Amino acid sequence: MIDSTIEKALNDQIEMEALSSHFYLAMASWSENQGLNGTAAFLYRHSDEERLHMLKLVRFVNERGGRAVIPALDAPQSEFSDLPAIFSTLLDHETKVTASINDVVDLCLKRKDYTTHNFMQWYVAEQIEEEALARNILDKLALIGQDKGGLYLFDRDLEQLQPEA
Ligand code: OFO
Repeated sequence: MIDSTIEKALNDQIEMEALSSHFYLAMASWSENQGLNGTAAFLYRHSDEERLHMLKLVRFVNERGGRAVIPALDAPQSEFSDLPAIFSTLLDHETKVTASINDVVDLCLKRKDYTTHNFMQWYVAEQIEEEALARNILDKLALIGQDKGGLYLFDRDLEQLQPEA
């Protein structure tokens, strides 16, 4: 049976992952409306991946004898000034997700829950990839600046880019 403080921390993490999915869905929809179809495709995939991150936690909590709670979510930001604004919002959010995962890991050690600690290592590794990817995209956007041809190629490349699963 799962410790109730760990159960609570995992339910908070379920909400974080649900929020990520929700945020990236709104960003994808904005991009699609701007005609940035490659960026939209990337962000739709990213949103789907975040839903899977949430689901993995839901299943784990229930399998351990806890009770996963599906959270209510506020409407995400739906207006953005440009692509750098989107990806810096995304990076800020991922930094918060990383901090929250680290808190869960820390709690697992304090409560001697090595099973959940082991399970959370997948999320720890995932966050390294997610933050690196967002930084890499922001670097590319900074290089492109106002160059419309560069933006066209960036959008086309993002169509193929896979967010980490
Ligand atoms: Fe779930 O990795 Fe981003 O938030």
